[in-house]
Amino acid sequence: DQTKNEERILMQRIDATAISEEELSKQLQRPSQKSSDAILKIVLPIVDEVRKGGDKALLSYTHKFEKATSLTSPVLKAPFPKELMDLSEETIRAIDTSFNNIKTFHAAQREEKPLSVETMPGVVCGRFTRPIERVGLYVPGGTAVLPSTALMLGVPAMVAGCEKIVLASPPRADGSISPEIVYAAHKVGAESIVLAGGAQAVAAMAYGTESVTKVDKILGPGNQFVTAAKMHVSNDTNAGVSIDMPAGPSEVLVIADEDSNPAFVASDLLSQAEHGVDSQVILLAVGLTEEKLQAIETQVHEQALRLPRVDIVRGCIKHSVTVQVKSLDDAMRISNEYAPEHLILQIKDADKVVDKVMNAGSVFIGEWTPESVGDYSAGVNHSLPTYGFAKQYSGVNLGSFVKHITCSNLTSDGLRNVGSAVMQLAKVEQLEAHRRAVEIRLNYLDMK
Ligand code: HSO
Ligand code: ZN
Repeated sequence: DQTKNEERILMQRIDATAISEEELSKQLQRPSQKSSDAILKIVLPIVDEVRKGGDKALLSYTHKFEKATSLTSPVLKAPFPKELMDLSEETIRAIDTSFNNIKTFHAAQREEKPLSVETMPGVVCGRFTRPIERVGLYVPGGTAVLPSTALMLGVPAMVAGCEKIVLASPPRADGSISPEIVYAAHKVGAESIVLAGGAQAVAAMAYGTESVTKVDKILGPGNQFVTAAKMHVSNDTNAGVSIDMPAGPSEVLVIADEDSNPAFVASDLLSQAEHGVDSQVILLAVGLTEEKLQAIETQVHEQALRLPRVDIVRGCIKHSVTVQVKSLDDAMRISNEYAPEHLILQIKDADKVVDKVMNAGSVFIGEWTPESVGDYSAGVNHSLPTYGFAKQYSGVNLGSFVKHITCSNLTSDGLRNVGSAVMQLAKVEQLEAHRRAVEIRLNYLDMK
């Protein structure tokens, strides 16, 4: 309606120079998440039922939550029928281009050769890499189809050499899965697609069912139910499954200075804002004139009105802010404290500022690098730490799909060299068998 269209889509302004640091960090708090207790109360019975009831329980949840009542099997096994991948030439080309770039970038993350270091004469320590055998990749459904997420998780799994790649995604109400996702699954060599979403899909992959392959690690973004289920199964030692990272709503922080193009800045803020009403977008305005600030605000409003997802944008912008700061150093301090999932630098000599980035999931450098290139096709991964977890987590990368195994190999001289340290520490810890395992060998060498 008319009045709704006229309501200005405007981010709240905060003048960081006028308030204390504590006040600012309060203002920059992420929109709060439902308490994990409330979520767990819903998730735990679902996980339990799928663990005990297998396919039957899984299917009944899919019938209930996805309304896909015609579905009779929860799994689609490879090779996937051609007719399920019926796509336009342009879409195939776009997926192929993105696939190739993601593959190239992640293949470059392979360690050249196994590590081998002589820490003392005759004491050689090594490290080699092995793929995680079976991985479960969760591709969310919801308000958008996300074949790009299937690529971001599947391509590194393929490059790492994971033997079994299982993809899970909620089916549509008619029981089908989007052809883009099936094609992405086919390209990465997935062994199966689990037609389920939510906590029930996570449980099925964590414990396995009659037809769902049990996996060793579950990766991928999801809503609070998916996240809670992932955290729960990774805590269950009987499940024997790990996860990539905790996940929250998507977010972006843009740092812009007088050099920036208002239309570009607005377009980046909006591409994150359209993800969901719980997304958060932040603009750090470095010494911007009132004129420039208003130009950006006008662009946000006008571009937003032309978006099909304008209602989602409105919801997001309500809890998003523009922070005015004096200097780039102030901006970097605030950004590092916020630890954004995506950091966009629309500033002069942006590439020189990257050195100052301490916490961020992924950085987009300069005016020709919108976040959306990284979301889809540049080659970097878009599965990134949100909610401030960029302080301690990396985004999904080749390393997410491998284990590092260490080895040591000593000569008799090596054991002579390091043996006394071992025996002394074993004595301190009063672990006599440890001490003797060295002594028995040294005695043997002395006898020769
Ligand atoms: N920006 C999202 C990823 C995505 N964007 C998927 C479009 N499709 C979270 O990094
Ligand atoms: Zn995105």
